[in-house]
Amino acid sequence: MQSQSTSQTEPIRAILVGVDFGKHDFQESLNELALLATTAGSLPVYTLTGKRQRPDPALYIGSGKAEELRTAADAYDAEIIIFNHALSPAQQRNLERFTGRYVLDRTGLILDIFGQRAQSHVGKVQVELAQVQYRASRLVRAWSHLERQKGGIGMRGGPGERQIELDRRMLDERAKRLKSDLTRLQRQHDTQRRARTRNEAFNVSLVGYTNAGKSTLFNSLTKARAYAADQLFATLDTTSRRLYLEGLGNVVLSDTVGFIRDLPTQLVAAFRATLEETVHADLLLHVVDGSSPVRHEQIQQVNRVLEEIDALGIPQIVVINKIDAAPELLVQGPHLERDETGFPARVFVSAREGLGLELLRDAIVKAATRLREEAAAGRPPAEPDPRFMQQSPLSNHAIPAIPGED
Ligand SMILES: Nc1nc2c(ncn2[C@@H]2O[C@H](COP(=O)(O)OP(=O)(O)OP(=O)(O)O)[C@@H](O)[C@H]2O)c(=O)[nH]1
Ligand SMILES: [Mg+2]
Repeated sequence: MQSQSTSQTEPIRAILVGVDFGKHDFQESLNELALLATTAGSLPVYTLTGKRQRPDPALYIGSGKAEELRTAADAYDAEIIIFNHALSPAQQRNLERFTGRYVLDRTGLILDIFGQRAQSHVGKVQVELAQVQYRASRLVRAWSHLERQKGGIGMRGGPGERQIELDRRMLDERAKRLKSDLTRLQRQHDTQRRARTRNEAFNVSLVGYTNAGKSTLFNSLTKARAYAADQLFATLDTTSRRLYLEGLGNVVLSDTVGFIRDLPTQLVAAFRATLEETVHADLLLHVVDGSSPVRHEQIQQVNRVLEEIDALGIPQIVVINKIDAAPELLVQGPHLERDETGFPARVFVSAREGLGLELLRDAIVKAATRLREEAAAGRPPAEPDPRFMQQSPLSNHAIPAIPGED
């Protein structure tokens, strides 16, 4: 009895595959894949890596490596193979045939996690739409590939075609339905937001790479209990709370979904509604994991998504978090850096240890006061702020480099 229940809850054994195309963040991205895989509920038992100039069109990793992959899957008794890349539908199918295992790519994995995490109605609809679109694109493309391969002979009208056609039609119908649901939800949401705007609350949104500590910071600032965990995408829905700040009054603070490199386009599209919550903020707190060796890349990835959703023009305070876990930052202790105009640019804190939170509150008050004065003086709506695009406040000299970095 007992052994049976254990085996039922045993996580799926997974082999991870990463191809090194010479990018400098190869290892970090692979570590991230392991965390994603664990978050999704699998157990990575082996990681297969290799170097290539470019993906092999048929098997992505080439036939020699695919052979190695099959052997490893047998040796480690793995049920699933997870690629740290986007596979074409044909590559995915070829690999599944070759290894006799279920093959998932990075997009599929992230979609799976989002599917498990979605809580709110709108969140669920958004995820399902992304999933349906992902699956539909696979079916269609898989089919056109088959058709090309076989010249259509023996396939036309066959059960395979009919099934695919049915599946595709069903998925299309479902997608249409979900889109109209989303439009309706979006309208309700807009109405609620307009009501909120009339209250003229100052809106502050926490944004940042997944696992940077946004929810932890949200909790420490508001004394709330948002779910924070050492998982990727612990938060999928936006949570808002009122926060009273001495010298300013009430602001609305929102915790949001985290970003990740190569965020699947289906998800950016489907999550537009949630992500756009940030567009309507007056101020962004861009939370950064200061203990991560790839924090600069993460900052850029986040800014890239912000650009995609037209939120790059919103003033940001960069919050370098987890200074307790980065010895070279801990030495300096919590502190605040201003830009040349005196606007609070960066605050170094530890959300978990409660270091620098007073400085951060103060920075929000200063920023909000300045922005209100500027608004009252009739400053035109902000253009994308070049400071957040690439270098200056994010440049390496400003944050002491971790040895071995860059
Ligand atoms: N050492 C250290 N760990 C922290 C700090 N802040 C957060 N963490 C840890 O980092 C992990 C992620 O924290 P979350 O607050 O869930 O991060 P998030 O940005 O909300 O993540 P997602 O919702 O997944 O995007 C948790 O294990 C936290 O305990 C900090 O200041 N120092
Ligand atoms: Mg969170």
